[in-house]
Amino acid sequence: LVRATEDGERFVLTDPSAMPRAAGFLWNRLMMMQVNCRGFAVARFMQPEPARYTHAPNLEAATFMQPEQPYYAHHPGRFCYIKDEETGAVFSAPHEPVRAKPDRFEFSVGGSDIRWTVQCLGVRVEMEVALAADAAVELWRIRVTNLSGRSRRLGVYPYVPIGYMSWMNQSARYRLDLGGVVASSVTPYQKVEDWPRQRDFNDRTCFLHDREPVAFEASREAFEGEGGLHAPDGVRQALLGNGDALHETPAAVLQYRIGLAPDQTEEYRFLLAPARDDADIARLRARYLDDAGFDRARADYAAYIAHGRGVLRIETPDRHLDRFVNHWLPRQVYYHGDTNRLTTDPQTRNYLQDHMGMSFIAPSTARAAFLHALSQQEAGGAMPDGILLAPGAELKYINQVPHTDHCVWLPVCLRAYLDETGDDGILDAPVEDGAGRALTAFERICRAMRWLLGARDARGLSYIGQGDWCDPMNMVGHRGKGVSGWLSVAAAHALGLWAGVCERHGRAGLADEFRAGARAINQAVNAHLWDGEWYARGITDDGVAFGVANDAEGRIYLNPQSWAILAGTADARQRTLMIRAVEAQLETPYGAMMLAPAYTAMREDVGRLTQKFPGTAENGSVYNHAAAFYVHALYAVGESERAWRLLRRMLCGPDEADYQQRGQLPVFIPNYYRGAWREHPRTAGRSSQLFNTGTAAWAYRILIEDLFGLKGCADGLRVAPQLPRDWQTARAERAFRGARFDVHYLRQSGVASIEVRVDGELLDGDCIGDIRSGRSSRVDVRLPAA
Ligand code: CEZ
Repeated sequence: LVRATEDGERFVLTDPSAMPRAAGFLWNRLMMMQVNCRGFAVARFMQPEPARYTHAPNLEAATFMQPEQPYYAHHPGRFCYIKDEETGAVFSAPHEPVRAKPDRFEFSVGGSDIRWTVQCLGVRVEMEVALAADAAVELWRIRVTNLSGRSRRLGVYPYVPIGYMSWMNQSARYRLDLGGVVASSVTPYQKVEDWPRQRDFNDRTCFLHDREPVAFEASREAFEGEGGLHAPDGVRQALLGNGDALHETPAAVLQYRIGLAPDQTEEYRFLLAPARDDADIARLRARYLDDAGFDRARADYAAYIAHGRGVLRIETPDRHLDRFVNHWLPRQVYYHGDTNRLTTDPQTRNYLQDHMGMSFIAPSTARAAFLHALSQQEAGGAMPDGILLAPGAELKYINQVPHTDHCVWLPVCLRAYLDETGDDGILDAPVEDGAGRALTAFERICRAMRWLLGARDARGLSYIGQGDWCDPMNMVGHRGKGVSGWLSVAAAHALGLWAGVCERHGRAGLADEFRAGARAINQAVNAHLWDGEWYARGITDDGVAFGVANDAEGRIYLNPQSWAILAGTADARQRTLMIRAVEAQLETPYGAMMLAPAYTAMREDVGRLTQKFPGTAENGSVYNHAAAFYVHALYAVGESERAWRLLRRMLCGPDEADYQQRGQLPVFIPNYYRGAWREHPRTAGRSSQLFNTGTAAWAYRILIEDLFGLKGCADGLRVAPQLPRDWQTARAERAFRGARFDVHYLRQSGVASIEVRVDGELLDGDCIGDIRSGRSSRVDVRLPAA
């Protein structure tokens, strides 16, 4: 069903129906596109807010990227109908809209392009899409080959539903001068003050060809006629109607009529893009559609994606893991860090964690992002809910709801950056805020830590406001009293981490202050939130502890346990109990659920999360971001086998049954897999297909620092692997501060504790010092036999 190419650079799905939502994604800084095996596509570009250039057939809401995106016949997509001119038989590639059973099917996702091969009626159609590196442009290639051994006469009809563009003004027509279908619209608005903002919008969508068609159609209804999308009138009749769309739903359909000798191939190139005006469209054509331009753009895009290679190449007994870690995981980390998920106001916690990941891919980008975030710190030390990235950007959606956890992520993420880069200079960088006040980054984070210490109740627990890491936990503390158990332990952990940085920065007094704060929080948490076998998730405005053994639903939450381990809140006995409780109540074959049992009804003292469908998103899915925290915590206390087991479950496949259940290709980690494993086994494990997730950064960090144990520290590179017990050997190539380490791991009987040799010489301790940029070293790591 799914196979990897030898090098792991592509994954190929060979059936369009077994995992119908399986998709790949491409992006550049200006756009992203997720396209599935059947040809449905979701694409957005920045102008500067995310906008669409292919639309649903009806009025769409503007929203953030959604998990479990629904698809339906008229969903935006990129298709090509093929008609046998002799028999009238029709199929379409990739699979929609006709859904004819193919004789052969391949959906092949690569790092910088996505391809399909579809064989039907003795004809092979190959479709391929890539993006431009630095413009919102889709570059398509379609090849049609006659495999039937006899001469054929075929109709070829590329079809892009442009969809409902606007209730004010939408139209489309074929433009011979520009070489394609151009749809025009006016982004709807009502306020006068919006007009100047959108005067320069790219309100056109153009579908340009390199070869002139015999006919075309620009109106979706005229194309579809009475036959519907499965057998559109436009394709059934001899020639398309050469029609336009006059405030009718636009579509771009072109018709080619070809005769193919046996084995003969015809090739076409197309460009699909949002555009501003005729001149803009003419420029796109000139730049991309000729042979040289098209090939150059493809090469530039491949080069852009290759910047996201990351710092780790592995060879382990688990080939599937190798492929994912070597090709796909750093790519996903890079996507987040280079695009900020294509928003102009990323949630502060997301922004910081995405750049924690970017510390391993492009550290200078991460550095700039940390400083940029700090420049938006509020006067009292709090961090805002979102970080504004573009002039005129506004806080939207969830960022209009006050959350109290944002300060926590500063030390957590900066610590990873400092360890990776050794760039302690960032601490002294001056950061001016909106009011023109300049403080160093170090001073700002100290303020953030004091803010966390201050935002606590009389018991010493952290107020939750209308949410913490968990966005929709909006009613625990909206009246101003409720506290978060997770945030309390997370604050303790953040304070502890920051105390370490203070020490490293020669500020022992501050280190003591923050350590004392962390201790006080830990004591408060143990006094008020320990529930006998695990920690409660919080205490509501009415003083009710929840996430406790007495709760029939939402009895145990994962996050407070994970971070209590990280913060050292829990002693060894508590840890054992918690880990056992998590295993019994939260672990599933697809990873660890975020809470259980999932809520089935609104709890007004917890909030909106309890209204989500049981087992989806924050209501008890395998929320991989939360699962990653737990894995990281397990490694922190040497629970390596358990950590490995749960880490590995984040990755789909390679068993066929697992692929079918999750429905996703192993080219990214999704934000969640369905949970409610006991209640809804039919859907448990199903992927959300959403590749926006803090999981990517954490999983990459965990692999580098915890599993392979190649973590930076003030003095150099610390070698402290926690490899799975059944790996006898492994190899890792680690790029670190400009140096390269070729690390060979070997389990050997007679070895009592980890031994590290650098270029043959036994290391005293576990830290490789004197890192020199440009130097390569061989590192041999001997591990005790299992
Ligand atoms: O958004 C994520 C946030 O981007 O949810 C996480 C949170 O930590 C991330 O910062 C956990 O709540 O508002 C909602 O109900 C949404 O479900 C969001 O919580 C969620 C979406 O998956 C965004 O893609």
